[in-house]
Amino acid sequence: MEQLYLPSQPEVLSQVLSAYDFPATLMGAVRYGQGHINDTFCVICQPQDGDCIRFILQGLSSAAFPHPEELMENMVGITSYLREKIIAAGGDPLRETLSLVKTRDGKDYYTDCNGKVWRLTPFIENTDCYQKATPELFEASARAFGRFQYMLQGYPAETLHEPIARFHDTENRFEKFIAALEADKMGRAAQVQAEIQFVMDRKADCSVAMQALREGKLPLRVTHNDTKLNNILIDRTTGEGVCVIDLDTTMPGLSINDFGDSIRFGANHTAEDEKDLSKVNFDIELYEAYTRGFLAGAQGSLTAQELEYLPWGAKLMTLECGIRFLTDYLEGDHYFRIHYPEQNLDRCRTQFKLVSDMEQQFQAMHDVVKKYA
Ligand code: ADP
Ligand code: GN1
Ligand code: MG
Repeated sequence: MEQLYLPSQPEVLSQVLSAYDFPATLMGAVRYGQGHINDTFCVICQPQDGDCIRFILQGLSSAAFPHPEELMENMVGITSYLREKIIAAGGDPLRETLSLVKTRDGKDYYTDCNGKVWRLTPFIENTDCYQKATPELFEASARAFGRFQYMLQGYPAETLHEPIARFHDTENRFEKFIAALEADKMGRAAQVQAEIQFVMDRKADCSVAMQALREGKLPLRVTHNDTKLNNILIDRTTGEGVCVIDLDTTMPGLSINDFGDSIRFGANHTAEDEKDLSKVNFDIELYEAYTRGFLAGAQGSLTAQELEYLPWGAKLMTLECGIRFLTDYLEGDHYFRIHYPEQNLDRCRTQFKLVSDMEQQFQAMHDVVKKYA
């Protein structure tokens, strides 16, 4: 191991890296990406001749994932299943789905001395990961997320663990918010009265998707559940969404939530933590581009009722995410990684601004779905 550059946690990282056999000289590991949950590093190896070989090393967040071994079992199952489908379709399984590098002792992940679970995947080269996109790239990401759901239609859903219980149960997210508010552990509630009221006014909305599920209007499918634009790798050559990543929350869920979470993050022109709310606007043209791509990727697999509820998916994922950011702010920011003190509050505010915009354009959102259904 030469010139090993370890920016933080040097002892633990060395321990983790030494659990793997790398194909060339290990040069170092640097923090990578903009995920809010896992500890992600890019590992660089240098062969004697030729370009460096990169890997993505991730330490799973124990705050988010209480049973990482179950999550990894899901990941092995899903990626193996996708690999077969991709091969059958004549695709390249090493680019079109994630794959796990085994540890020296043949395991799919490594558990460090603190009990934290780490995994290594080959870096998928010649791709880009975007925080904001043009309509064309957004539509390409939509095709890939729609196709992801389509490809997993036949997956035995009953074999999947639920890595985070009631992940998109918006009713339960509301209840957790109320509990955080009542505890007001950090004494922050007084300064966020407007945001609290915003949630209170939408208590009934929080039941819409869950009620539709209970009534049998919406089916449970194997869904990704975290369909942010930065959870997809776009091929630099073709501009297509080549690989869906961040499979940690793939489990039985609602198709409208996969649609909705992408809209929440991507159908506007600002960052999730933009402070100037006058710049945060829901963009119906981006929404239209995504709708077109998602329905093309899903290849007719969505029912008439799912199509009808798609705009609700967008509004509810945005509202729910805002509620989650606010809850984490009230509880002292223990879930979402923050880079400055009020970041979760800023994130919450952008989500609520987008919810208000969507409420004003709800009919237009329905009309767009009808146009492409
Ligand atoms: P988090 O759960 O924290 O969001 P992700 O699994 O989304 O973690 O990874 C964080 C970032 O790392 C991604 O947004 C992407 O930029 C990058 N990334 C993850 N896996 C790969 C990979 N196999 N190849 C290239 N980039 C990757
Ligand atoms: C988290 O892991 P990441 O950064 O892709 C979160 C999502 C939120 C998102 C908000 C496991 O996604 O649910 O919608 O932040 N993931 C988890 O940006 O909680
Ligand atoms: Mg991610």
